[in-house]
Parts: sequence; structure tokens; C-alpha cells
Amino acid sequence: MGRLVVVSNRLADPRKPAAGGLAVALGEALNNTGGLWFGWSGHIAEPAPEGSAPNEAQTHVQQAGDVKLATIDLSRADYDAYYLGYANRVLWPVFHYRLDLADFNPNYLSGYQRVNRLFAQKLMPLLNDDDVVWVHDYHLIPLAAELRALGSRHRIGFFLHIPFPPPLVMAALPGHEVMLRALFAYDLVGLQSEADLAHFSRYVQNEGGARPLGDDLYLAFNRTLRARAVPIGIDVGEFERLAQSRDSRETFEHMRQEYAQRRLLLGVDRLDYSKGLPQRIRAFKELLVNYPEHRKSATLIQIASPSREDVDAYTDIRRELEGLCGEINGDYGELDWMPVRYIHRTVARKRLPGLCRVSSVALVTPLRDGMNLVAKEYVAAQDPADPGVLVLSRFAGAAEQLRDALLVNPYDIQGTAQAIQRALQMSHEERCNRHAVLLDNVRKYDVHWWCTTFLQYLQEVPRHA
Ligand code: GDG
Repeated sequence: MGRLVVVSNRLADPRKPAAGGLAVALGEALNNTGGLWFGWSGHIAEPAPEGSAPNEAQTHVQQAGDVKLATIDLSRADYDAYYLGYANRVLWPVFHYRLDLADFNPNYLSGYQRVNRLFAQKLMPLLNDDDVVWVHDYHLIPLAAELRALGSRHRIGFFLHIPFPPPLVMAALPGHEVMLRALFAYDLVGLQSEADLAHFSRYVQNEGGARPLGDDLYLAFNRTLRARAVPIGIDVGEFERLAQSRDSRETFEHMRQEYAQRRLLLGVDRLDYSKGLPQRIRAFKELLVNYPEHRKSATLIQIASPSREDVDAYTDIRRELEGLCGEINGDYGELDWMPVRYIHRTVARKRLPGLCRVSSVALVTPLRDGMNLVAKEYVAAQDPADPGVLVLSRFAGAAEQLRDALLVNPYDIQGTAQAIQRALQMSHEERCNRHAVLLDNVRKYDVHWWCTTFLQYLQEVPRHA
């Protein structure tokens, strides 16, 4: 394989442990080929002084071991339209089936296209002829088309980390034809699940007249494209090492003593409307109403790390969640017991495995999620001799793989409450049996498998003339 070039909106320094599994796996793949990682620096460029020509975006290059990190700054207007606007106010809600939350401001699409063109213009001079390019996520769908317009003949793959919606939801996106055509500039599109792949396949055929050529290949706009489901995993080894760390063991011991008389339930999510947090709190309340034996005992720790706070829909979900938690604590709390401990902060990563291990049940109940790595982290953190139970939304991509979790429909509050009750009462034997199957899957399809498999598929795609 030629040199690997990864492109994503943000990049992480793969040498830093806080970077997380994805950065570590990509960092490894980049290291193997002495690769390049390109993206936005996270900085907004200062505006040019009045009367002078606009600032030309500079590419900052930094060496991180064998890997080159190349970044550009964005202007305030580009950041607002591309990132806050089209990516987070249009594509994120639509791809999570929330047309009601989308803000179809036409300026957003033009800003999105402008930034993708800028990325292509800055990246193209850095590319060698035999480089293999791997583009990540919904921020950068048009990037391959922009690179092709500049003459790129590279192998280019795209991985979508979020769900691909049903064709008619996608078709409701003004300008979706631009996306459709742009997708065919890639050689390979990777999706999180078979359900996403089925949507994608129907979408390109129904809306783009694509002809299926067999073996996951589609022909349209004079190009062939392969689409495959390549579910992302976690770095199990890294998470297990983290679980053995002093911080993680301290968290475990501290929480175990503090909650010795209680049963802990855990939720860890970005505070995002796709994660089903209000429904989860209602289901927990339903549990306390229908199964009063859990009062003064069951305690839900909900970590909701702050996310995209400059987008209105996120302010609304935060308010709703705070209201619900306050209500349940007010109605059911006792002097010595609070049903919900809601934490609107980011918890240090090194504490997560301990927190997972001490919790009898994890509630991973998104309304829609590309994959959901928390589900896999919870499984990896358990003691196989005395594991907790994963309650998992059937609408998370992870549900296709983790069939031995207790699968729930998060919109069904009663049904979810019953599943939580079942989890709390599950026999030791059943817990162990289910966990063993889940752990096998999480280990087998880890982030290294994901990375290698995607790149192998990309190598194998037949090139068009
Ligand atoms: C997108 C897709 C897909 C969460 N809170 C804290 C914290 N986290 C960590 C978790 C996990 C990660 O963040 C979240 O990953 P998810 O997969 O749950 O979700 P998204 O951020 O929405 O990611 C998703 C993913 O991309 C990968 O393809 O699975 O479907 O939406 O690792 O542990 N970490 C720390 N403190 C927190 O408070 N340290």
C-alpha cells in the first residue's frame, strides 16, 4: 500500500493517551506508512485588517513521530456556515432522522462546499501520486469530488461515523443531489451497520439511478463505487490497561464503598438529542414507580458531557434533562438517597473503566446512533466473573453486533423500564453467559480490525479507467 493520508474535521495527536481508540488506531495505520493526517486546526483565523486583502489560509505542518499532522485555520464565516451550520444544524439532525430539528439555511450549504474546496486545495499539493486517502465523516462528504476536480486519481475512501438515513429522509435534504454525486467521487464508502448499508444502497439506486454491478459495486455518474458495512470497534487492550490503572481502580473502590447498599446504573453520553436521555430518565422513573423495591436503592449516574453548546437544539435538550432529573429527585429522593446523579461535565477518561465496572447496569439507549462506543467500553470494563448487564437500544449500530445485550426500543418507556428490571434481577449465570458472548464480539471486531478491514477493502476496489 502507498502512504496513508487521513482527512478528518479535527485531528488528535496519536501519541497522546487521551486521544482515544480511534486516534490510536489511525495513528498506528499512519505510522506503518509514514502517513499524513490533515484537518482543521480548531482555530479561527484572525480577520485581515480592514482595507487589506483577505488572509490566505496557511497550512501548519507538525511532525508527530513518523506521522505528519497538517492543519489549516478557518475564518469565522467559514466555521459558522460549514461546522456550526451545515454539519451540525443540517447533516447531523437529518442523518439521525430528525428533519424537525434541521435548519435548512441556504448559506450553510455554500459555506460547507467552500470549506471542502479549501481543504482540497490545501491538501492536493501535499499528496504523492500513490497515496491512499481515507476521509472521515459527514463534515467532508464533498472532499473527494473537490480533489477529483483538481486532478486527483488517488484511491479515496470515505467512512461515515453516523447513521445513513432511509432514502426518503435523505431526499428531504435540500441539495442532496450534490451529496449523491459527490459520494460517487469515492472508490469506497464504509458505513457502520448493515441497516445503513441497505439505506445507502436503496438511496443511490432510487435517487441516483445507480446500477448495482454485484459484489457491493454501484455504477452512476460514470464512476463505480463500492459500499460496505465496516462497524467500528474500540481499542480493547487500551481500555483494559486503563481499567488496571490506579485512577480507575481508585474510582472503582471509592464508588463501591460509597454505594455498598445500592445498585448503580450508568449512562455516559455526550449531551446530544440523538442519545435518548430524556426517554432514559423517564424509563428510570417508571422503574421506581412500577418496582418500588428499587426505591432507596437503584441509583442512576448519568454523565452528560457538554457538546455543541452554541447550537440551540442542544440548549433545549439540556434544559429538558435538568428539569426531568430535578423532578425525579424531588419526587422520589430521600434524605439519604438521590435517584439520579446527573453530571453535566466531562469525566476524565481514566475514571471511565472503574465507573463502568462498579455499575450493575449500563443504559445505552440512543434514539439513533451510528455505532455507540460506550456500549463496547462497558462490556470491555466488566469483571468476567461478575459482569454487569448492558441495556442497549436496538437503534444503535452496536445492536447489530451485540445481540446478547438486553435490546430495547427507547421510545417504549414501559418496555425499557421492564428491561432495566430484568437486568437488575438477572441471575449470575445468565449475566456471565451473555457477557462472554458480548466480550468475544467486542474483542474480535475491535478498532484495529476496523482499520485494517477498511483499508483492505479500499485496496481491493477495482479502479475505473
Ligand atoms: C460518533 C457517532 C460512533 C463520553 N462522555 C465522556 C467520554 N465519552 C467518550 C465515550 C466514548 C466516546 O466519548 C463517545 O463515543 P460514541 O460512540 O458513544 O458517540 P459519538 O461521540 O456520538 O461518536 C457514534 C462514533 O462516532 C465512532 O464512530 O460510535 O455513533 O455518533 O469513547 O467513552 N469520555 C470522557 N469523559 C466523558 O465525560 N473522558
